[in-house]
This record gives sequence, C-alpha cells and structure tokens, in this order.
Amino acid sequence: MAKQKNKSARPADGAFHAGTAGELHQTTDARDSTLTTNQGIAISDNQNSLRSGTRGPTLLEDFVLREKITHFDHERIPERIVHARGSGAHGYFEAYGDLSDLTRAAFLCDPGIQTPVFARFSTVAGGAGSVDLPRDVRGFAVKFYTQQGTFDLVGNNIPVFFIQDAIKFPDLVHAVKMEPDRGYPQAASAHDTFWDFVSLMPESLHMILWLMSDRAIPRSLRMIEGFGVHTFRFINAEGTSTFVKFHWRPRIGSASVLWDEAVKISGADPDFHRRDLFEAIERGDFPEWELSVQAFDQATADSFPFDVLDATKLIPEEMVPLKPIGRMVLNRNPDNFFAETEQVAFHPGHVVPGIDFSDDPLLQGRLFSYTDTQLSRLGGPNFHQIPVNRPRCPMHNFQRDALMQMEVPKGRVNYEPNSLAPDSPRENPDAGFVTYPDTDSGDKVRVRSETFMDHYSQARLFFRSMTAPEQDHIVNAFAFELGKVETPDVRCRVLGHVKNVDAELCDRVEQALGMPGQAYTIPPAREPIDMAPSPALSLLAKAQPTLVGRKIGVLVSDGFEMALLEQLQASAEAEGAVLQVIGPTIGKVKSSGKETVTPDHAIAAAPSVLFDTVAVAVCGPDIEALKGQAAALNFLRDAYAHLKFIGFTATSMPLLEAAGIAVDDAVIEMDSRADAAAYVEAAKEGRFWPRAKVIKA
Ligand code: HDE
Repeated sequence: MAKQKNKSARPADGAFHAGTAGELHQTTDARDSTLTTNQGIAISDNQNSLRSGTRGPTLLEDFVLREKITHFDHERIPERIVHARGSGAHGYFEAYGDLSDLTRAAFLCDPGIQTPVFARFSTVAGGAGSVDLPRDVRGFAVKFYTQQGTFDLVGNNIPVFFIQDAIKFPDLVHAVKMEPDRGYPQAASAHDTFWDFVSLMPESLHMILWLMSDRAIPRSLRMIEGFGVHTFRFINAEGTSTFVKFHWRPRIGSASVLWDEAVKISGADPDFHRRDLFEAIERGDFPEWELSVQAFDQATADSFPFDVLDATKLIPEEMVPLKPIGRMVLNRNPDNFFAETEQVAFHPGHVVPGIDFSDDPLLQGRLFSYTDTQLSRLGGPNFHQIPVNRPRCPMHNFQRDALMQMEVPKGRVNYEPNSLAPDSPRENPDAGFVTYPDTDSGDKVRVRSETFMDHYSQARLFFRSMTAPEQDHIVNAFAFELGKVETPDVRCRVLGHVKNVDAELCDRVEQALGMPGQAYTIPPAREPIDMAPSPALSLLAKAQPTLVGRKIGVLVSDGFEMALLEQLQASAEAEGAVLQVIGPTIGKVKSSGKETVTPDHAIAAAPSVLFDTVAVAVCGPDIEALKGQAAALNFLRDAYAHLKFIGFTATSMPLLEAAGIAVDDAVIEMDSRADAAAYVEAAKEGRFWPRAKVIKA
C-alpha cells in the first residue's frame, strides 16, 4: 500500500491544517483508511474546495465538494408521522417453556431457542428532536427475528387506545400535534385542538385517564410496562384459536417521575430517557422484561361486560390472570442510530404462523398503515433489505426490482408456477401461514357494534383503582392540561365527560381549575357500570422497595469524609444502583484525609431531578459559596419537594437551612457509615409520600 504523506506537513496548505484537522490527517497513511468519494476515488484534500485562485470563486467542477454536499442535503428522511422520537436496542427473547397447546409459533414453544430482537421505545406526539419527557404515551415495539419469519409486537405502554376505529386516527393525530396555523405546541397535548377532539369523542375517556396518570411520565424506558393493546389470536397445530392480550412487565419494576420533575428534566436533560437506556446497556445493566399473555376463549370473551374487539377496553388481570411465557433482555446498543433505530420498520401485520389477528377495527386499519408509511419514509418497497429489517431466516420469492434494490437475483425465472427452475421457491401448505377461518360476517355497513357503546365504565375502573397519590396526580394533570385550553366551552365539555367517569374526580378538577359546577351535562350513550377495582392497574400499589437501576447523587465539597462516600458507594452497588458524585465544580474535590475524587458532574449541571435520591456531604468554606448558588439550593429544594429521600451530614446543615429544608423521616442524618447504609436502605422506598401532605407534588 502506498504511504500517504502527512498532510499537515505539506508546506503549501500547512497554514490551513492546524489543530484537530492536522492531527486527524496523521492517521491517514494506508489505502484502507484513505478517505474516498462514494465512487472510491481517493480524496486528496477534505478541507478546501476547488477554487479559481486562493481568493477566487469555487468551481462547479469540484465533484468531491458536490458529492459530499448533495449527500448531506439528503441525510434526513421523513420522520415517522407519529412515534418520531425513539430509542432502540438489540437483545434476545427466550420462551419459558412449551406453549404448543396454544400456538404453533416455534419461538414460543422451545426454551432452548434464543430469538434475536430489536426493540424501539418512543413518544408519540413530538418530532424526532423533541424532548423525552412530555406527558405522552410511549411506544413499545419489538421485532422478533424468529426462525419462521419476523414477528413484530408493536404496542404501547398503555393497554388501551383513544379511538375504536382506524378511520379516526388521522383526526386524533392532527388534533394532538402542533396546531397547523401557529406551529405549536410541540410534543404536548395541553392545547385546544386536542381537548376539543377529546371532548367530542367520549370513547377516548378511558385512554385520557391513563394519559393524565403517572404512566405518561415514566422514570425510565427500562421501567415501562408494555401492551399489545388489541386482542390477538394464538393458533395451535390443530388450528384451534385462543384469544390473547400481550403484556410486558419490567424486571426492575415500574416507576414514574412527578410532573414538576418532568418539566425540569426536559430542560436539564432533554435526552433523559435515551441517555438512561444507552448508558444502562453500556454498563452491562441490561433491561429485562417478562412477556405474559392473558389467554381466553370465545365463551369467556362473551361473558365480559365489554367487547374484546374494542381497543378502548382492557381485561382486568383479576378477571383473566397473566400467564408468563418468556423474557426479553436488551443487551446491545445500536452501532448506528440512523441505520438501525431510525430505519427500523415495524408492522403489526408481521406475524408468524401461530399468531393471528382479531377483527378489532383499529387493528385492521393498522394492518394497512404500516407498510404504506414505510414507502414514503424509507423510499420504496425494498425496506426489508435494510439490515435491521432483514428476516434472520431464509427468504425467497419472486418479488423483483424497485427502488434501492440491493439484491442481484440470478437466472431467467422470476415467476411461479414455473417448470424451468424446479428448485425455485414454492408455496408450502404445511409450514405456510394459514389465516384462522373466522366465520363472522354480515352486511357491508359503516356501523359500530352496540357492544362498543360504554365509554366511561373502564375509565371509572382505572381512576378508582389508583392509590391516593396517583389520584392526586390525575387531578393535577387535568388541571394543567385544561388550564392551557383557551376555549371555555371545550373545558366545560371535557368536565362533563369527567363527571360521567367519576363525580368526585370532576369536582376536584373543577376546584383545581377554579371552575366549580361548570361541567356540562352529557348524557352517556350507555350508562356506566361500577366494576370491581383492579389493584394491578396501579403502579404504586405494585411497587416494591428497590434501588435497582436507580441513581443516587451525592454532593460533596472539600473536607468531606471519604469513609462515608465509600459506604454510600458500597451500599449503592449492593442495591444495584448507580452513584454519581457531584462537586461545586467539575474539578477535583479533596476529602478530610486529603484523598481526591473527581466529580461526575458540577452542581450547576446536576439538578436533583436527574437522580432518584440525593445525599449532601458538604462542609467548610465551600458551604458559603453553595448557599449563594441557585443550583445548590434548588438541588435540595427540588429533592425535598419531589418527596425524595435525602441523606445529609451534620456539617451540611447550614445548606439545608439555607434551602429551607425541614428535617422529616426521609431527611436522614448520616453521622457514620451505618447511618449512610441506613439512608440508602430507606431510599429504596422511592418517595416519601407522607411529605405530600406538606407539599403538593
Ligand atoms: Fe401506530 N403507527 N397506528 N399505533 N404505532 C405508526 O408506523 C397507526 C396504534 C405504534 O418504533 C406508524 O412506522 C394507525 C396503536 C408504535 O417505529 C403509522 C393507528 C398502537 C409505533 C402508524 C395506529 C400503535 C407506531 C408511524 C390506528 C399501540 C412506532 C411510523 C389504527 C398498540 C413504531 C410507522 C416504531 C407507528 C399508524 C394506532 C403503536 C403511521 C393508522 C393502537 C409503537 O403507520
């Protein structure tokens, strides 16, 4: 291989190659690493365009410049119309046992099979560059590369949906996205058009209750539950159909942030969720979910006071328990965000033999939409050839040509049946996908079944299944969202629906808005019923004390006790938590014994909203400086207002006093290693809810 000269050493352009550019060039000494054009032509100069004279005009002849700029101009592809902002990861799925009594999907029937997966989590309303923590639904889409073809489970973190019929989806999405004349708000449902639509679509009320709940502001993508939403079918080898609902449960439990935290995180770290997922996988803390199904037959479906084909309804676990069937582990970050996370193309219609659809009219509409959207997003029908979308099993057919064809098929036969290529692919009635022969049919009508008419009972069920703090949050969320609605009529109409859900909830929202008694009277299409509460719907009721996958932030300053920090670190590790040290600056901090620690963050860049619990071990002259810094005071004030557990050393007291923190049972003094360990143990509770009596969180 010819050696290239170190460009920075070339006298003619040396002046233009100072600094980083010059250093980069020093590594370019083999043809293998030579920078080339897309045609493979070696590039001699990547710093200067071709011009007529050193100060003259740039020449059109410069094919290196033109190719580079043209490619750059086309770097962005249309973002997803919904779910544009997402984060993805690779991993695997393993079945727990043999599910062949229910399905012939091989990957669910053999615990020995490790099926590769790619998962993508997303928000729905915002654009690709929007923040991670708006109040929104989270997409939970998983591509299983099975040996029988690709299965996509394209779900959400909420088990129901806004609408019952796909024909309303464009209206729903238009209503929630930025208003078309003003181009705002971005990634927010708190505006007139969304609530106007909701107020005229009573079927959305159940989903609205979920959207106003803590589910819509998750602490981490690693902590969300996932749901297939629609009723699907499992089909076994005998052709027997069983209805199923899919559920994902995170191993480390679910948790949410408070609204005030979400607001502040959006400013402090707009990539909070994306970073959290990426960093957890990088450090080997692999997120894991258990997949379960609720499996039931037609007779059970017929016994419910709601229709299992109606995507605005769920089946309480207390009515049909969850059957765990396998687990998914995400253990590898994408190598390239665009190539994988952006180009991955999910489709609820990607099913394998053994999994089939129900007649849910929302699902039926989705079966059209997803391929159609990839055609405009990814440019043509060959998107299955993009590496992240390729099946990981043999794939043969006679589809040919089209934009961006990457394959070079051989031979003269591109049709079937044929006699000229006896070894070419043929249909296979045994292994092939056979649609379940459902017998339901009727007149061609644009009519919704009577069984879809009850819009409030399950919204009521959801509200009444929440713990007191969760109910408070729902009230606050309604007050925030409706408070942003400018049209009083819309507010009153929404309140009318909320009244049908639960009169007390309506009263509380009216009070919070300062609109007592202003709910419209809206006669329900069907009188709601009272269902038995379902504790499984509450996140707090299910929450176990834990710090697994959580973050502890410790603020130290010169003179801190190293033994204490070591204890906090050891306790954090033992609990599976990550501890980060925060200093007055990013510069080294000296302990009382003159050991030094390099902080992970300076206080100005580490607000306590980025941590699940915080401790302060400050002392000496630094305290005076910290007392005069908004970032340091708010570090404590926010942690306190967000009901977090706070550990503190006696020497830190002046900072606590300056921040106005009253010591309560969750503000824990750490005078010894044992105290530090006790603080970490206590912090497993997550939040100290009794403080909510003092501070509205
Ligand atoms: Fe989607 N949805 N959707 N959706 N959806 C898309 O497909 C659509 C619905 C969901 O990470 C789009 O590739 C219609 C329910 C997720 O790439 C599009 C209807 C559920 C993702 C589309 C629905 C979902 C999408 C946009 C009403 C939960 C992101 C880009 C009938 C069960 C997947 C794309 C990813 C994405 C259409 C309703 C989940 C336009 C027409 C219900 C997680 O095809």
